[in-house]
Amino acid sequence: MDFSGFNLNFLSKLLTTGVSLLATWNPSEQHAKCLSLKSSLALDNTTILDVSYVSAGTTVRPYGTPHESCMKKAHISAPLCRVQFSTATSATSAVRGEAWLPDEWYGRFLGLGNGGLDGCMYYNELDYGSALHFATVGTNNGHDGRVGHPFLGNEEVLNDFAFRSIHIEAVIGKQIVAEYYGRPHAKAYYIGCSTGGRQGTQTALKYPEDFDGIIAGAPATDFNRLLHWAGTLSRYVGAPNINSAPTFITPELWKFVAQEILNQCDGIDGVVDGIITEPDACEFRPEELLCDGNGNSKCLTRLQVEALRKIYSPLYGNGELIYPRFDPGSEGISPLLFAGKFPLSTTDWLKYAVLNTSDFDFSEYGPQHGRLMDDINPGGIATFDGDFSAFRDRGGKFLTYHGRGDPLIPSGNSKRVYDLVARTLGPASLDAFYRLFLVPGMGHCKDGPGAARFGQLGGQNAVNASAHNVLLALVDWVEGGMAPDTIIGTAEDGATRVHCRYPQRSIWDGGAYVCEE
Ligand SMILES: *[C@@H]1O[C@H](CO)[C@@H](O)[C@H](O)[C@H]1NC(C)=O
Ligand SMILES: *[C@@H]1O[C@H](CO)[C@@H](O)[C@H](O)[C@H]1NC(C)=O
Ligand SMILES: *[C@@H]1O[C@H](CO)[C@@H](O)[C@H](O)[C@H]1NC(C)=O
Ligand SMILES: [Ca+2]
Repeated sequence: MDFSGFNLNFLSKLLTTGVSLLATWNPSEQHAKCLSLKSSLALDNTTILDVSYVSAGTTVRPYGTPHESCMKKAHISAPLCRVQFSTATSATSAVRGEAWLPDEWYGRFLGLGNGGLDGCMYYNELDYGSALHFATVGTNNGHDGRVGHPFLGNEEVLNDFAFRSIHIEAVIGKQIVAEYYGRPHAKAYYIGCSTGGRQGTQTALKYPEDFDGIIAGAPATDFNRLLHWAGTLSRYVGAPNINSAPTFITPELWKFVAQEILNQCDGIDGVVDGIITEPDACEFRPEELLCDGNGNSKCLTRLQVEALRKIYSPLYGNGELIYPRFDPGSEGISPLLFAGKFPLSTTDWLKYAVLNTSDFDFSEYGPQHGRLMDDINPGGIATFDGDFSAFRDRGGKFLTYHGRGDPLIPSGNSKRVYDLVARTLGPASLDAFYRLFLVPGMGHCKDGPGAARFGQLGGQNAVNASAHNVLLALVDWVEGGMAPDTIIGTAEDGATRVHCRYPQRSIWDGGAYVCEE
């Protein structure tokens, strides 16, 4: 990534102090100041593991082994001071983090989230933030690696994962920033997707003072039920015993299903382009694919059709909605839930955080396990609460987005959370502080046939202006009071599309997509 030409026009004007600071610091002074942090930083419960001054264009080693850090390389675009630390959160748990402090700092703090059940420091995100002149901090979420085994028998590690690591990131990170630059940050931001979206949501609810602006992408909210939904969908097609499952649908057949869904629903939005703008308007009829006895191999049995009907219906239990349905149009992007394995997140969460065992036979999995996850709700991880009043009242801005072709977390859940917040806080519009952008044709956090690049994580290669970049848009909102009405995304082929904020709809007016009430 090269952001050297980035011209944060409006933004840099707002924070000219950041620029004058530069002028008074020469590189050798900065270098020396950086290295002195090793001994000058005295932070509660915190050990400074390493401090180094790194020049632009270099590649450095992630902390620990590749398995622990989840990434093999750490690329550095902007010259910066790299601080590695570890903060004890209890007698049996710790959060390890890194602060990347760019030479050219505009006074902003940026916290990063995690993904899945990890445990991973995302060095490409530290690079993204620091190249945009944010003092950027990420953590390992309280444990290393991608699996849930560290939760077994350690409630404090669970607490770090469920709600604490982002708070530590904010509290400790801000102190490191203030010590290095000699003054506190002006505004604090957060960006994350998936589990990172849930962490951002949890932080707004539980620690509303930590951030002035939060970007929560495809949030894994109502977490226990989400994992139950994912496990249940994989069971519909036979996981974990697909060899004996008459309902299993091969990857080859999924392509055929995906095409049939497009045949039925692509044109509803007025344009046949491989993108279903509003999946909720698609009433997919899988029976069209039933074998007719004419020896056609590209067809489905009655049991497979039955499985599809369940997959594309909301999940109910005891008459209550448990989770919205799988978005039609997502299956072409990545049919992970249907590959035959029971999903890893559900597997590890149920075993290590809920049942407290390393041994469980997932052919026994059923609705009772969903209820158990929900009842125990380890660490209060659910994150399904509409009371954002404390965050709103302290002036916080919340920007959330969700791909309409997300095969791992249904976009309907973000609508559901929006409606919950609206109901909880009263009938007035949420527009003043909470905006949800729905992104047609985008998969999980990124990718897909849609205009899926708009400066979010995984879609960093966006045009360098607030209208095209959610992070810069959030800065304009927090610092300039200019709320984003739309976000313009860019597709792989360079085409752009305006993404609308819920409850507005994206409508084809014959020449372009526009947003309408
Ligand atoms: C960013 O935008 C400015 C104009 O606003 C332009 O001069 C610069 O080259 C752009 N940088 C990149 C990396 O696209
Ligand atoms: C340090 O850790 C202890 C418990 O391990 C906690 O009670 C205390 O609040 C922590 N200090 C800070 C500043 O977080
Ligand atoms: C597993 O351990 C946690 C934490 O001690 C506890 O809350 C939970 O109830 C246990 N699960 C079961 C099924 O007993
Ligand atoms: Ca279409």
